[in-house]
Amino acid sequence: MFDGIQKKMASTLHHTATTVYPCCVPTLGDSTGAGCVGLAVAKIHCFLGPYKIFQHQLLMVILPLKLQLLMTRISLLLGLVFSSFFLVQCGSSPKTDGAYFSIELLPKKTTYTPSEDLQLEVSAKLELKADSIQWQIQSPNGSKNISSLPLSLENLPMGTHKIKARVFTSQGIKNVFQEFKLLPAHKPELFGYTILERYPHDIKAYTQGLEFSDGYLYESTGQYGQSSLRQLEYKQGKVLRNEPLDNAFFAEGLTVFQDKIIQLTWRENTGLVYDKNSFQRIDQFQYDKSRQGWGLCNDGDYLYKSDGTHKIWRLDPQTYKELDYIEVYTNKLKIDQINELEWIDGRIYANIYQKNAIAIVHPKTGAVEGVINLKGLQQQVTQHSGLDVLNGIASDGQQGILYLTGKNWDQIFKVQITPK
Ligand SMILES: [Ca+2]
Repeated sequence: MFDGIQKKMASTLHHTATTVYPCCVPTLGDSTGAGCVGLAVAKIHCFLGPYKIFQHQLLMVILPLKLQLLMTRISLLLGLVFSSFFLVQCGSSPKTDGAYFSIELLPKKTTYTPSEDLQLEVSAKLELKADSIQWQIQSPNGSKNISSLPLSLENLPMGTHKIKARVFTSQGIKNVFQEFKLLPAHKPELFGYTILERYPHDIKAYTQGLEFSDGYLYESTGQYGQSSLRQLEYKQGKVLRNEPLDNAFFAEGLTVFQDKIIQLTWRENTGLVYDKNSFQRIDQFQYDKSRQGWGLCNDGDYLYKSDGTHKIWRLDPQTYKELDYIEVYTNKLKIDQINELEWIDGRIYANIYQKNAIAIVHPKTGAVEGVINLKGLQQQVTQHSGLDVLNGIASDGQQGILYLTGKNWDQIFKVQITPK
C-alpha cells in the first residue's frame, strides 16, 4: 500500500516540477515575464530535485503515511516561497524605452492645423543622457525622417500622426513615440441644391455605386441574392445590361477605369473586375488592410476606396494593392462611415452613410472643404417600405452638376449645386 502511495506522490511531484513547467534552462536570460516565471519554476525544480532523491531513499525505509504527507506539504510550501521570491525579483525587469524619455510637442496641444510649426523636444525621465536624437514622422501616407526643426505641418494629411524619436544614449538606442492630430484650419463651405431634371429609376435597385462612362450610367446594386452590375440608358430609365452576382456577394461601389469596371463587395473581402464591353468577369482581388468594401471612384491614375470608416484608401488600378489612405476630417469632426464616392474636378465627393449630405474631400489631405446639404431630396421619391438612404453620386463632367439617387429610389435627380 505504501509503495502505491509513494508512486502517486512521486508522480505528482514530477508532474508539478517537470511536465507543467519544462522551461528550466531555455528561459534563463529572457527578460520577459514568461521567462521570469520560467526562471522561478526552474529554481523550484532545482530545489525539488534533491528532495526527490531523498524521497527515493526513504522508499527503502517504511515511513508512516502521515509523515510522508507532511513532507509533501512542506516541499510544496517551500516551492511556493521560492516562486514568490523569484517573481518579486522579476518585478525589476528592464524598463521600456518610454520609462527613460518622453517627447514634448511645442506648443503643447493635442490638435494642430497645417499653418502651425511644431517644435519637438525630448525630456529625460531618469538619469540617462540623450547623446543625439533622430526624428521621424509616421503619417497615414507613409513615414519620413525629419531633417530640420521646427516641423512644418503644412503639407501633411489630416488625422493622426506619430512622432518617433530615436534617442542615442550610453545604454543604446531608446525609441519613444508621441501622437498628435492635424485638423483643417477652416470649417467646410456649405452648399445647397436645385433639382434640374428627374429620370426614372428601378425602384428595386438598391443603389450602391453610380458612375458615367461614354454617356451611359453604370450602376452597382446590393443585397444578397439581388446584387448586380448594370448599364443604364438613364434618360429613359432603361436597364440595357444586367449582370447578376452570385448569391454569396453583396455588391457595393463601382468605378469604370479604362476598359474595366471594378465593383466592390461588402464583407466578402473581394473586388470584382469586368471587361467594360462584354460584362465578362476577367479578374478579382482581395482587400488588404481596408476593413470592408463600400464606395469606389478613380482619378484616371488611382482607385479610391472607402471601407465604412473615416478612411479613403488609394489603390493601384492594375494590381489593386492598397498604397496608402487619407483620414477624413472637418475642422471639428472625424467623418465616419464614408460611403459612395465620385471623383469630380480634383476632389472626392463622398456620400456619408445615413446622412443627407455629401462631403467634398481633398484627396491628398482628407480635409473636408465643403458639405452639400441634400435634405429633402429623399422626400421627392415614392415613399415605400423598402425605401432607403441616398447612395448614388455621378458626374457627367459639367461643373456644379450632380446625378443623385438612392437605395430603392424610383428617380435619379440631376441637380445644380448652389452656394448656401
Ligand atoms: Ca460614384
